[in-house]
Amino acid sequence: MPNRSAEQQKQQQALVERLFQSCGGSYSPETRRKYYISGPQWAAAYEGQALFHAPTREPVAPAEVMRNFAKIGIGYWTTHDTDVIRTEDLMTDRQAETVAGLKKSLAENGLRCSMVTCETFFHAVWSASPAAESPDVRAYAAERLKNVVRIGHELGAEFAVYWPGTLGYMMQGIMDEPQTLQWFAEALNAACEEDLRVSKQNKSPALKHCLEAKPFEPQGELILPTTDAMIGFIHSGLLTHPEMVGVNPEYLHELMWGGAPRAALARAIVAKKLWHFDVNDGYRLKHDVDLPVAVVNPLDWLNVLMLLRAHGYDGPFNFDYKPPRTTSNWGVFNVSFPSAVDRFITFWEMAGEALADPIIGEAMEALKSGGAAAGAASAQDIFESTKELLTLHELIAHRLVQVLIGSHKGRKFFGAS
Ligand code: GLO
Ligand code: MG
Ligand code: MG
Repeated sequence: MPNRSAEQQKQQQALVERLFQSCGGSYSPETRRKYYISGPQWAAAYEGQALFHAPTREPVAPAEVMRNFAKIGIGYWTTHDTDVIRTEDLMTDRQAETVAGLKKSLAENGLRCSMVTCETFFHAVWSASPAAESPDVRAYAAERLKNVVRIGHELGAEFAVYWPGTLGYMMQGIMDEPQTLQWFAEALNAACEEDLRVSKQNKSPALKHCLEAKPFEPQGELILPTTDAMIGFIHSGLLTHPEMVGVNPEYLHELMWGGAPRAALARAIVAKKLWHFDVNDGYRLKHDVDLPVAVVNPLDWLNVLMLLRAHGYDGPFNFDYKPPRTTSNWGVFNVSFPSAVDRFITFWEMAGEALADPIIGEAMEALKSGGAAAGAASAQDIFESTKELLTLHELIAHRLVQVLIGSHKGRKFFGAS
Protein backbone atom coordinates (compact mmCIF):
# COMPACT_ATOMS: atom_id res chain seq x y z
CA MET A 1 0.00 0.00 0.00
CA PRO A 2 2.62 2.63 0.94
CA ASN A 3 4.44 1.88 -2.33
CA ARG A 4 1.32 2.28 -4.35
CA SER A 5 0.56 5.65 -2.81
CA ALA A 6 4.17 6.80 -3.30
CA GLU A 7 3.83 5.90 -6.97
CA GLN A 8 0.49 7.72 -7.19
CA GLN A 9 1.99 10.78 -5.58
CA LYS A 10 4.80 10.85 -8.09
CA GLN A 11 2.37 10.57 -10.98
CA GLN A 12 0.16 13.28 -9.51
CA GLN A 13 3.12 15.60 -9.04
CA ALA A 14 4.13 15.01 -12.65
CA LEU A 15 0.61 15.92 -13.75
CA VAL A 16 0.56 19.08 -11.62
CA GLU A 17 4.00 20.03 -12.89
CA ARG A 18 3.04 19.51 -16.52
CA LEU A 19 -0.16 21.56 -16.18
CA PHE A 20 1.65 24.29 -14.24
CA GLN A 21 4.27 24.51 -16.96
CA SER A 22 1.52 24.65 -19.55
CA CYS A 23 0.20 27.74 -17.76
CA GLY A 24 3.43 29.41 -18.84
CA GLY A 25 4.27 32.98 -17.96
CA SER A 26 6.69 32.29 -15.18
CA TYR A 27 9.61 34.57 -14.34
CA SER A 28 13.16 33.50 -13.67
CA PRO A 29 14.49 33.47 -10.10
CA GLU A 30 16.79 36.38 -11.08
CA THR A 31 13.82 38.48 -12.16
CA ARG A 32 11.84 37.55 -9.06
CA ARG A 33 14.75 38.58 -6.86
CA LYS A 34 14.66 42.13 -8.23
CA TYR A 35 11.46 42.81 -6.29
CA TYR A 36 11.32 43.49 -2.59
CA ILE A 37 9.31 40.32 -2.03
CA SER A 38 9.46 38.59 1.32
CA GLY A 39 8.25 35.14 2.19
CA PRO A 40 7.12 34.49 5.75
CA GLN A 41 8.35 31.41 7.57
CA TRP A 42 4.85 30.94 8.95
CA ALA A 43 3.22 31.00 5.47
CA ALA A 44 5.56 28.40 4.03
CA ALA A 45 5.35 26.22 7.12
CA TYR A 46 1.58 26.58 7.60
CA GLU A 47 0.21 23.09 8.04
CA GLY A 48 -3.35 23.84 6.96
CA GLN A 49 -4.88 23.77 10.43
CA ALA A 50 -7.60 26.15 11.65
CA LEU A 51 -10.44 26.21 14.14
CA PHE A 52 -12.41 23.67 12.11
CA HIS A 53 -9.50 22.20 10.15
CA ALA A 54 -6.98 19.48 10.96
CA PRO A 55 -3.52 19.94 9.49
CA THR A 56 -3.00 18.59 5.98
CA ARG A 57 0.73 19.22 5.66
CA GLU A 58 3.92 18.28 7.49
CA PRO A 59 5.95 20.91 9.38
CA VAL A 60 8.77 22.54 7.39
CA ALA A 61 11.96 23.68 9.13
CA PRO A 62 13.33 27.18 8.54
CA ALA A 63 16.43 25.97 6.64
CA GLU A 64 14.16 24.05 4.28
CA VAL A 65 11.93 27.10 3.78
CA MET A 66 14.96 29.25 3.03
CA ARG A 67 16.39 26.70 0.59
CA ASN A 68 13.12 26.68 -1.31
CA PHE A 69 12.72 30.47 -1.27
CA ALA A 70 16.23 30.81 -2.67
CA LYS A 71 15.45 28.33 -5.43
CA ILE A 72 12.23 30.15 -6.34
CA GLY A 73 13.90 33.57 -6.24
CA ILE A 74 12.23 35.01 -3.12
CA GLY A 75 15.03 37.20 -1.79
CA TYR A 76 13.76 37.97 1.72
CA TRP A 77 12.55 35.91 4.63
CA THR A 78 10.39 37.04 7.56
CA THR A 79 9.54 35.32 10.83
CA HIS A 80 7.78 35.46 14.17
CA ASP A 81 10.02 34.82 17.16
CA THR A 82 8.10 31.64 17.96
CA ASP A 83 8.09 30.33 14.38
CA VAL A 84 11.72 29.47 14.92
CA ILE A 85 12.30 29.43 18.69
CA ARG A 86 10.14 27.60 21.22
CA THR A 87 8.49 29.98 23.68
CA GLU A 88 10.36 28.42 26.59
CA ASP A 89 13.69 28.87 24.78
CA LEU A 90 13.20 32.58 24.11
CA MET A 91 15.72 34.84 25.83
CA THR A 92 17.95 31.86 26.76
CA ASP A 93 21.20 30.48 25.35
CA ARG A 94 19.08 28.20 23.16
CA GLN A 95 17.78 31.31 21.42
CA ALA A 96 21.30 32.53 20.72
CA GLU A 97 22.20 29.15 19.20
CA THR A 98 19.09 29.13 17.03
CA VAL A 99 19.61 32.69 15.83
CA ALA A 100 23.21 31.86 14.93
CA GLY A 101 21.92 28.86 12.96
CA LEU A 102 19.36 31.04 11.16
CA LYS A 103 22.05 33.55 10.21
CA LYS A 104 24.10 30.76 8.78
CA SER A 105 21.19 29.35 6.75
CA LEU A 106 20.31 32.82 5.45
CA ALA A 107 23.89 33.35 4.30
CA GLU A 108 24.15 29.88 2.76
CA ASN A 109 21.03 30.53 0.73
CA GLY A 110 21.87 34.12 -0.23
CA LEU A 111 18.73 35.32 1.55
CA ARG A 112 18.17 38.29 3.81
CA CYS A 113 15.82 38.64 6.75
CA SER A 114 13.79 41.79 6.11
CA MET A 115 11.36 41.64 9.02
CA VAL A 116 10.87 40.07 12.43
CA THR A 117 7.62 39.99 14.34
CA CYS A 118 6.51 39.07 17.83
CA GLU A 119 3.89 36.41 18.39
CA THR A 120 1.48 38.01 20.86
CA PHE A 121 -1.66 36.08 19.97
CA PHE A 122 -1.14 32.30 20.17
CA HIS A 123 0.36 31.33 23.51
CA ALA A 124 -1.90 31.03 26.55
CA VAL A 125 -0.01 33.87 28.23
CA TRP A 126 -1.76 36.27 25.80
CA SER A 127 -5.26 35.06 26.60
CA ALA A 128 -6.10 38.51 28.02
CA SER A 129 -3.87 40.24 25.39
CA PRO A 130 -0.30 41.55 25.65
CA ALA A 131 -1.74 44.62 27.40
CA ALA A 132 -3.58 42.57 30.02
CA GLU A 133 -4.49 43.85 33.49
CA SER A 134 -1.75 41.76 35.05
CA PRO A 135 1.51 43.71 35.37
CA ASP A 136 3.41 40.42 34.97
CA VAL A 137 1.91 39.81 31.55
CA ARG A 138 2.68 43.38 30.49
CA ALA A 139 6.26 43.24 31.73
CA TYR A 140 6.69 39.93 29.89
CA ALA A 141 5.17 41.46 26.72
CA ALA A 142 7.65 44.34 26.87
CA GLU A 143 10.52 41.88 27.28
CA ARG A 144 9.29 39.85 24.32
CA LEU A 145 9.09 42.94 22.11
CA LYS A 146 12.54 44.08 23.18
CA ASN A 147 13.84 40.60 22.47
CA VAL A 148 12.35 40.68 18.98
CA VAL A 149 14.10 43.98 18.36
CA ARG A 150 17.41 42.36 19.37
CA ILE A 151 16.74 39.36 17.13
CA GLY A 152 15.93 41.78 14.31
CA HIS A 153 19.26 43.52 14.71
CA GLU A 154 21.06 40.20 14.92
CA LEU A 155 19.48 38.99 11.68
CA GLY A 156 19.97 42.31 9.89
CA ALA A 157 16.24 43.05 9.55
CA GLU A 158 14.94 46.43 8.42
CA PHE A 159 11.46 46.12 9.95
CA ALA A 160 9.70 44.91 13.06
CA VAL A 161 5.97 44.27 12.69
CA TYR A 162 3.41 44.03 15.47
CA TRP A 163 -0.01 42.52 14.96
CA PRO A 164 -1.65 42.76 18.40
CA GLY A 165 -4.25 40.15 17.51
CA THR A 166 -5.59 39.74 21.02
CA LEU A 167 -5.87 43.44 21.87
CA GLY A 168 -9.61 43.39 22.34
CA TYR A 169 -12.29 41.44 24.08
CA MET A 170 -14.95 38.82 23.75
CA MET A 171 -17.36 40.32 26.28
CA GLN A 172 -18.28 43.95 26.62
CA GLY A 173 -17.36 46.09 29.57
CA ILE A 174 -14.58 43.90 30.90
CA MET A 175 -11.78 46.37 30.27
CA ASP A 176 -10.96 50.03 30.39
CA GLU A 177 -10.02 50.66 26.75
CA PRO A 178 -8.05 53.91 27.21
CA GLN A 179 -6.03 52.23 29.94
CA THR A 180 -5.42 49.19 27.72
CA LEU A 181 -4.19 51.45 24.92
CA GLN A 182 -1.84 53.17 27.36
CA TRP A 183 -0.47 49.78 28.41
CA PHE A 184 -0.07 48.68 24.82
CA ALA A 185 1.83 51.90 24.07
CA GLU A 186 4.16 51.18 26.98
CA ALA A 187 5.26 47.89 25.37
CA LEU A 188 5.88 49.63 22.04
CA ASN A 189 7.77 52.41 23.76
CA ALA A 190 9.99 49.80 25.41
CA ALA A 191 10.65 48.23 21.98
CA CYS A 192 11.59 51.61 20.46
CA GLU A 193 13.87 52.45 23.42
CA GLU A 194 15.58 49.09 23.09
CA ASP A 195 15.99 49.68 19.36
CA LEU A 196 17.63 53.06 19.99
CA ARG A 197 19.96 51.49 22.54
CA VAL A 198 21.00 48.58 20.29
CA SER A 199 21.36 50.64 17.12
CA LYS A 200 23.52 53.15 18.96
CA GLN A 201 25.65 50.38 20.41
CA ASN A 202 26.02 48.62 17.03
CA LYS A 203 26.21 51.85 15.03
CA SER A 204 23.51 50.39 12.78
CA PRO A 205 20.23 51.91 11.59
CA ALA A 206 17.19 51.62 13.82
CA LEU A 207 14.37 49.31 12.76
CA LYS A 208 11.15 50.60 11.26
CA HIS A 209 8.36 49.53 13.60
CA CYS A 210 5.06 48.79 11.87
CA LEU A 211 1.64 48.22 13.36
CA GLU A 212 -0.74 45.81 11.66
CA ALA A 213 -4.50 45.86 12.23
CA LYS A 214 -7.16 43.26 11.66
CA PRO A 215 -10.84 44.14 12.09
CA PHE A 216 -12.03 40.92 13.71
CA GLU A 217 -10.65 37.52 14.60
CA PRO A 218 -9.28 36.23 16.89
CA GLN A 219 -11.09 38.54 19.35
CA GLY A 220 -14.80 39.35 19.18
CA GLU A 221 -14.01 43.08 19.17
CA LEU A 222 -10.67 44.74 18.55
CA ILE A 223 -9.54 48.03 20.04
CA LEU A 224 -7.40 48.94 17.03
CA PRO A 225 -9.28 47.27 14.17
CA THR A 226 -8.07 49.16 11.08
CA THR A 227 -4.97 50.77 9.63
CA ASP A 228 -6.66 54.15 10.19
CA ALA A 229 -7.06 53.30 13.87
CA MET A 230 -3.36 52.43 14.00
CA ILE A 231 -2.40 55.75 12.43
CA GLY A 232 -4.61 57.54 14.95
CA PHE A 233 -2.94 55.58 17.74
CA ILE A 234 0.55 56.49 16.45
CA HIS A 235 -0.44 60.16 16.74
CA SER A 236 -2.37 59.78 20.00
CA GLY A 237 0.42 61.14 22.16
CA LEU A 238 0.84 57.78 23.91
CA LEU A 239 3.96 56.83 21.96
CA THR A 240 7.26 58.33 22.98
CA HIS A 241 8.72 57.83 19.47
CA PRO A 242 5.87 58.19 16.96
CA GLU A 243 8.43 58.94 14.24
CA MET A 244 9.78 55.37 14.60
CA VAL A 245 6.37 53.77 14.11
CA GLY A 246 4.47 53.26 10.87
CA VAL A 247 1.94 50.76 9.54
CA ASN A 248 1.87 47.39 7.86
CA PRO A 249 -1.55 47.23 6.24
CA GLU A 250 -2.67 43.83 5.05
CA TYR A 251 -4.73 43.81 1.87
CA LEU A 252 -7.36 41.38 3.14
CA HIS A 253 -7.61 42.93 6.59
CA GLU A 254 -8.81 46.20 5.03
CA LEU A 255 -11.18 44.37 2.72
CA MET A 256 -12.59 42.32 5.61
CA TRP A 257 -14.15 45.31 7.33
CA GLY A 258 -15.65 46.50 4.06
CA GLY A 259 -13.02 49.10 3.32
CA ALA A 260 -11.38 49.79 -0.01
CA PRO A 261 -7.78 48.59 0.42
CA ARG A 262 -6.61 51.15 -2.13
CA ALA A 263 -8.16 54.00 -0.13
CA ALA A 264 -6.72 52.65 3.14
CA LEU A 265 -3.27 52.55 1.52
CA ALA A 266 -3.76 56.07 0.20
CA ARG A 267 -4.52 57.35 3.70
CA ALA A 268 -1.35 55.69 4.98
CA ILE A 269 0.62 57.23 2.10
CA VAL A 270 -0.51 60.77 2.88
CA ALA A 271 0.26 60.17 6.56
CA LYS A 272 3.77 59.07 5.40
CA LYS A 273 3.33 55.85 7.36
CA LEU A 274 3.07 53.23 4.62
CA TRP A 275 6.28 51.33 5.28
CA HIS A 276 5.42 47.64 4.89
CA PHE A 277 2.59 45.79 3.11
CA ASP A 278 1.16 42.28 3.60
CA VAL A 279 -0.19 40.96 0.33
CA ASN A 280 -2.90 38.36 -0.11
CA ASP A 281 -6.56 38.18 -1.13
CA GLY A 282 -9.99 37.13 0.09
CA TYR A 283 -13.55 38.31 0.47
CA ARG A 284 -15.31 41.31 2.01
CA LEU A 285 -16.94 40.88 5.40
CA LYS A 286 -15.72 37.31 5.79
CA HIS A 287 -13.04 35.75 7.97
CA ASP A 288 -9.31 35.93 7.35
CA VAL A 289 -8.93 33.37 4.57
CA ASP A 290 -5.49 34.72 3.53
CA LEU A 291 -5.77 33.50 -0.05
CA PRO A 292 -2.90 33.91 -2.51
CA VAL A 293 -2.56 37.40 -4.00
CA ALA A 294 -4.97 38.44 -6.76
CA VAL A 295 -6.93 35.21 -7.15
CA VAL A 296 -10.16 36.84 -5.97
CA ASN A 297 -9.89 40.53 -6.78
CA PRO A 298 -7.59 40.91 -9.79
CA LEU A 299 -8.97 44.26 -10.93
CA ASP A 300 -8.60 45.71 -7.46
CA TRP A 301 -5.06 44.37 -7.29
CA LEU A 302 -4.23 46.08 -10.57
CA ASN A 303 -5.53 49.31 -9.07
CA VAL A 304 -3.72 48.88 -5.77
CA LEU A 305 -0.40 48.40 -7.56
CA MET A 306 -1.09 51.40 -9.80
CA LEU A 307 -1.49 53.50 -6.67
CA LEU A 308 1.71 52.16 -5.11
CA ARG A 309 3.71 52.59 -8.32
CA ALA A 310 2.35 56.09 -8.89
CA HIS A 311 3.33 57.14 -5.37
CA GLY A 312 6.76 55.49 -5.32
CA TYR A 313 6.14 52.87 -2.60
CA ASP A 314 9.48 51.09 -2.18
CA GLY A 315 8.87 48.93 0.90
CA PRO A 316 8.50 45.17 1.05
CA PHE A 317 5.65 43.08 -0.29
CA ASN A 318 5.29 40.44 2.37
CA PHE A 319 3.45 37.37 1.09
CA ASP A 320 1.34 36.90 4.22
CA TYR A 321 -1.02 34.32 2.81
CA LYS A 322 -1.85 30.74 3.60
CA PRO A 323 -1.18 28.22 0.87
CA PRO A 324 -4.61 26.52 0.70
CA ARG A 325 -4.85 23.34 2.74
CA THR A 326 -5.66 21.44 -0.45
CA THR A 327 -2.10 22.19 -1.61
CA SER A 328 0.47 19.54 -0.65
CA ASN A 329 3.87 20.14 0.95
CA TRP A 330 5.39 19.66 -2.48
CA GLY A 331 2.79 22.02 -3.98
CA VAL A 332 3.64 24.83 -1.53
CA PHE A 333 7.04 25.37 -3.12
CA ASN A 334 6.33 24.06 -6.60
CA VAL A 335 3.04 25.80 -7.32
CA SER A 336 1.83 28.06 -4.51
CA PHE A 337 4.79 30.39 -3.93
CA PRO A 338 6.04 30.56 -7.54
CA SER A 339 2.56 31.23 -8.91
CA ALA A 340 1.81 33.88 -6.27
CA VAL A 341 5.10 35.65 -6.92
CA ASP A 342 4.62 35.51 -10.68
CA ARG A 343 1.07 36.83 -10.47
CA PHE A 344 2.30 39.65 -8.30
CA ILE A 345 5.04 40.59 -10.79
CA THR A 346 2.58 40.35 -13.68
CA PHE A 347 0.20 42.72 -11.90
CA TRP A 348 3.10 45.05 -11.09
CA GLU A 349 4.02 45.11 -14.79
CA MET A 350 0.39 45.61 -15.80
CA ALA A 351 0.12 48.50 -13.35
CA GLY A 352 3.08 50.09 -15.11
CA GLU A 353 1.38 49.60 -18.46
CA ALA A 354 -1.86 51.10 -17.21
CA LEU A 355 -0.03 54.13 -15.82
CA ALA A 356 1.72 54.60 -19.17
CA ASP A 357 -1.37 53.90 -21.28
CA PRO A 358 -1.91 56.85 -23.64
CA ILE A 359 -5.70 56.53 -23.54
CA ILE A 360 -5.88 56.57 -19.74
CA GLY A 361 -3.23 59.30 -19.64
CA GLU A 362 -5.07 61.58 -22.04
CA ALA A 363 -8.39 60.96 -20.30
CA MET A 364 -6.91 61.82 -16.89
CA GLU A 365 -5.30 64.97 -18.23
CA ALA A 366 -8.51 66.08 -19.89
CA LEU A 367 -10.42 65.54 -16.64
CA LYS A 368 -7.87 67.57 -14.71
CA SER A 369 -8.04 70.43 -17.20
CA GLY A 370 -11.78 70.60 -16.64
CA GLY A 371 -14.28 72.26 -18.92
CA ALA A 372 -12.75 75.74 -18.90
CA ALA A 373 -16.01 77.37 -17.81
CA ALA A 374 -15.07 81.02 -17.77
CA GLY A 375 -14.44 82.30 -14.23
CA ALA A 376 -17.48 83.06 -12.11
CA ALA A 377 -19.86 80.63 -13.71
CA SER A 378 -22.92 79.28 -11.92
CA ALA A 379 -23.10 75.75 -10.58
CA GLN A 380 -25.17 74.78 -13.59
CA ASP A 381 -22.64 76.33 -16.01
CA ILE A 382 -19.77 74.52 -14.31
CA PHE A 383 -21.64 71.27 -14.53
CA GLU A 384 -22.53 71.80 -18.21
CA SER A 385 -18.89 72.61 -19.00
CA THR A 386 -17.66 69.17 -17.85
CA LYS A 387 -20.76 67.12 -18.57
CA GLU A 388 -19.37 65.30 -21.60
CA LEU A 389 -15.88 64.96 -20.14
CA LEU A 390 -17.16 63.03 -17.12
CA THR A 391 -18.08 60.11 -19.36
CA LEU A 392 -14.33 59.50 -19.29
CA HIS A 393 -14.69 57.95 -15.82
CA GLU A 394 -16.51 55.03 -17.34
CA LEU A 395 -14.12 54.93 -20.25
CA ILE A 396 -11.14 54.69 -17.87
CA ALA A 397 -12.81 51.84 -15.98
CA HIS A 398 -13.38 50.06 -19.31
CA ARG A 399 -9.78 50.59 -20.31
CA LEU A 400 -8.50 49.17 -17.02
CA VAL A 401 -10.46 45.99 -17.62
CA GLN A 402 -8.94 45.88 -21.12
CA VAL A 403 -5.48 46.14 -19.56
CA LEU A 404 -6.41 43.37 -17.13
CA ILE A 405 -7.51 40.98 -19.86
CA GLY A 406 -4.85 42.05 -22.35
CA SER A 407 -7.17 43.39 -25.05
CA HIS A 408 -5.20 46.65 -25.06
CA LYS A 409 -2.41 44.52 -26.53
CA GLY A 410 -4.68 43.13 -29.19
CA ARG A 411 -5.87 40.05 -27.34
CA LYS A 412 -8.94 38.78 -29.17
CA PHE A 413 -11.60 36.49 -27.84
CA PHE A 414 -13.10 33.64 -29.78
CA GLY A 415 -15.76 35.02 -32.05
CA ALA A 416 -14.44 38.57 -31.92
CA SER A 417 -13.90 40.08 -35.31
C1 GLO B 1 -2.83 37.50 10.86
C2 GLO B 1 -1.77 38.42 10.54
C3 GLO B 1 -0.41 37.86 10.84
C4 GLO B 1 0.59 38.98 10.93
C5 GLO B 1 1.87 38.49 11.52
C6 GLO B 1 2.91 39.56 11.49
O1 GLO B 1 -3.92 37.64 10.45
O2 GLO B 1 -1.86 38.82 9.21
O3 GLO B 1 -0.02 36.94 9.86
O4 GLO B 1 0.81 39.56 9.69
O5 GLO B 1 1.64 38.11 12.82
O6 GLO B 1 2.85 40.36 12.58
MG1 MG C 1 -0.54 40.03 8.10
MG1 MG D 1 -4.57 37.90 7.34
